[in-house]
Amino acid sequence: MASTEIQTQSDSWSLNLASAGSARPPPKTQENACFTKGRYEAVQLSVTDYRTLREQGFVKIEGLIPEDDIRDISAHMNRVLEGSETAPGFPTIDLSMSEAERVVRFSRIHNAHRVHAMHERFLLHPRILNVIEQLNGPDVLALQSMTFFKQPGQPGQGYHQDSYYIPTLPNTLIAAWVAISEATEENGCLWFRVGSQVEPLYPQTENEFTYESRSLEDVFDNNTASEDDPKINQLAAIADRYPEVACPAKPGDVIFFHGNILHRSHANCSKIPRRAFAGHYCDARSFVPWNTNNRWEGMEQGKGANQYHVLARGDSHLQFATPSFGTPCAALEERRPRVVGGQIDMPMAGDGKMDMGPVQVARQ
Ligand SMILES: O=C(O)CCC(=O)C(=O)O
Repeated sequence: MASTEIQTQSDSWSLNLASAGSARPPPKTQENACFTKGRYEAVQLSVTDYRTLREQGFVKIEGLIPEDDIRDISAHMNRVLEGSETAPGFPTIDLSMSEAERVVRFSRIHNAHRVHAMHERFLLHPRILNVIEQLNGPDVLALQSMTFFKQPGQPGQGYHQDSYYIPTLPNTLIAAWVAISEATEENGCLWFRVGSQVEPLYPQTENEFTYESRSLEDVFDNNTASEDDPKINQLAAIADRYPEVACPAKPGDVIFFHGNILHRSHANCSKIPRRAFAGHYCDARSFVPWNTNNRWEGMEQGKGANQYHVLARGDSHLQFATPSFGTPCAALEERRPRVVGGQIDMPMAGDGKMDMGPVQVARQ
């Protein structure tokens, strides 16, 4: 396994696929039941991986998903295209359609983890969750799944920030993008503006849930996110502050990226499909006013929608859902209360006693 770092080479930026696989130390934590009972070994990330996500806005972990799993989801996608497998909400296939007609009906499927076990299995994949625990904290809420068919000729997606679509308060959104087939520049891999995750969210008009950035004077209402044409997409001018890199990936590689990073993908200009699975997650302690674009009870009263999202790892003081198909995850495990309230003494100057009296604020 290897992670991706960006290196500056004079004026240009390039990807350095440093192979860190054999250098990785054995995992420190093997506690999770999914690893000890199952066939997946835990993955140990390094401080460099953690920093790479924060500095670049994304980090690629090569070979994270085993070949067998990639083969399974790929075979499932073939069956869906043939019309021999379907689920509620999947595009309907009329078997009298030509293969070409069927193929164009499928570009991506949203949130199929709620209706199909394969998509739930990928959203709650132990390897992905293990990495997210290390990058984003131990309490993981699984929010969204997207399965991309991206057939030859199908379009990409213009500049956008994923947190624009999925608000989490505080904003702890992180994406895991799994290459199911090889993703290249020709067939429409992801492109990132390196470092742009430091940008605030440019919110949609009327979107009250993005108030964290609304107070900044030059944050504008953004109603052109994902628009392919950079002349129309208002985020293109922001994106131009940062260098852009392509992030090609091999089947089984997973790209983890920050919810605010500006990224896009281009059309598939090759003759082969570019398949991928994307999962979105947040810290399970964040308030989530989002339910896959569906309304929910209490929405008008300002209630969150955490109860619709599966607790994948750890715990939460907020509500959560259990998985529809029984994929092992924290929501199905007995709660193991974490010890709270432990205090670490802060070293003090002088005699070590802190004056806890009222604070005097000098007025000028
Ligand atoms: O896979 C793609 O082409 C676009 C995916 C993307 O931008 C996303 O998952 O946020």
